[in-house]
Amino acid sequence: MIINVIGMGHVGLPTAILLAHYGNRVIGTDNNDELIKSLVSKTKIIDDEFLRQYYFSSVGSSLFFNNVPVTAEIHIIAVPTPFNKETKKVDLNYIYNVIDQLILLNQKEFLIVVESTISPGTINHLKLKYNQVNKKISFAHSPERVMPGNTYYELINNNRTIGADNIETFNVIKNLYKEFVKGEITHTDILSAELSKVIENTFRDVNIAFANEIAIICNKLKLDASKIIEVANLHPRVNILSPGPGVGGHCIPVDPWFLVGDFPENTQLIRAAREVNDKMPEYIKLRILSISDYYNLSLNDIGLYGLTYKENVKDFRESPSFRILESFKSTHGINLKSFDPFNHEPEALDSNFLMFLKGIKLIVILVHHDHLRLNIEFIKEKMIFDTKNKIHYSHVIKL
Ligand code: SAJ
Repeated sequence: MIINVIGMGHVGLPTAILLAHYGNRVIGTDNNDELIKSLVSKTKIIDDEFLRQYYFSSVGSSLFFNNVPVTAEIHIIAVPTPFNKETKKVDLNYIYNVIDQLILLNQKEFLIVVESTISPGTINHLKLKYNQVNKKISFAHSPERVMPGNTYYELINNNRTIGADNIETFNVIKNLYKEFVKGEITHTDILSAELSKVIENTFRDVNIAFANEIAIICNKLKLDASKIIEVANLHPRVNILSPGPGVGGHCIPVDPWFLVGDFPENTQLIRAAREVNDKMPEYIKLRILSISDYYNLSLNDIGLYGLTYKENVKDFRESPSFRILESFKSTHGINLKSFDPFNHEPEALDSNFLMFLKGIKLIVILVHHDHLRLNIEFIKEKMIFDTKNKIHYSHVIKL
């Protein structure tokens, strides 16, 4: 049986590698020609050591790549599902584009497993949209829970939900995933699978917004938010997340909008949480301005550390750091100095970091990469504004 995994991104490529490693004939496809060339020529950098090993041992034997989808019994779709900024509804154009190609490709019946996060009711919409043209497509939804930066471990060990209309379809998909998934594989109806995935990320966004509001209150009371949250979390049924400069990535700041777009009258809290998190970059900017005023610093004396959306992941999508940089540029006409270890070749990293530090008096910590922990000695003499409250030097200015 041929499996076509469509979308060689953070989820699709690891899924294709694992399915191929465990004995399936897999064709990974993506419309990014450069990416496909790098995958075919084995020049694509794969950070995770297990996935890298499995990739090199499978490519050309059970794992192949192509820049367009191919005929197959099963198509796993892992393409982006952004939200429409105006309507806040999920933008399905990438998915439509793929399915349109699959209908032309496949003469026989085929199964589409959507891994991309989609708003509840999407698969039903796709059934209605496509099954009018032919009866050969069946759909299922198998949302992923891969924490970027820990992909292999989480793909293997996380529990998995598969939304399928009947037990036969569920078993076909379960037999595929159980080759590498050690976690529990749960069968639900498709609508439940769609909604449960969206609310997992929405829960996280609301919880982060709560932590961020606590941090703003703590700042007014001159209290350390991380200490207050740590004490509150001593309660056996309290688990408050950590405040920060905002919420980035391609999931947490996106998925909650699906619910706001579909249920505008019933999502006041979810919308408010999104707005709280989206305002954090501006709050950080105002804090930086008040610190620079108080200590009579020029904006040229200030450097931002951390441009990725989270620690130890080379992923800059929706990063709050860029919102802060853009805001300073638009209001003060300045490109603040900034540094992220993922923007530097290893051989130049240390010298570039020291050069960055040399030019500043105040370092604003936005992301706590391991690189920072390993080089903390170099910043202790600087003024420090730690937006994640993780550095406990006495002179550190906290969120
Ligand atoms: N953040 C905070 N405070 C926290 C946790 C995170 O400010 O306590 C910020 C991070 O700095 C980052 C953003 O939120 O900017 C998102 O980071 P994340 O680690 O919460 O989320 P992702 O996007 O890396 O991964 C999430 C995960 N979902 C959940 O944890 C519920 C992952 O399991 C999902 O598979 C992934 O979204 C996805 O692809 O949906």
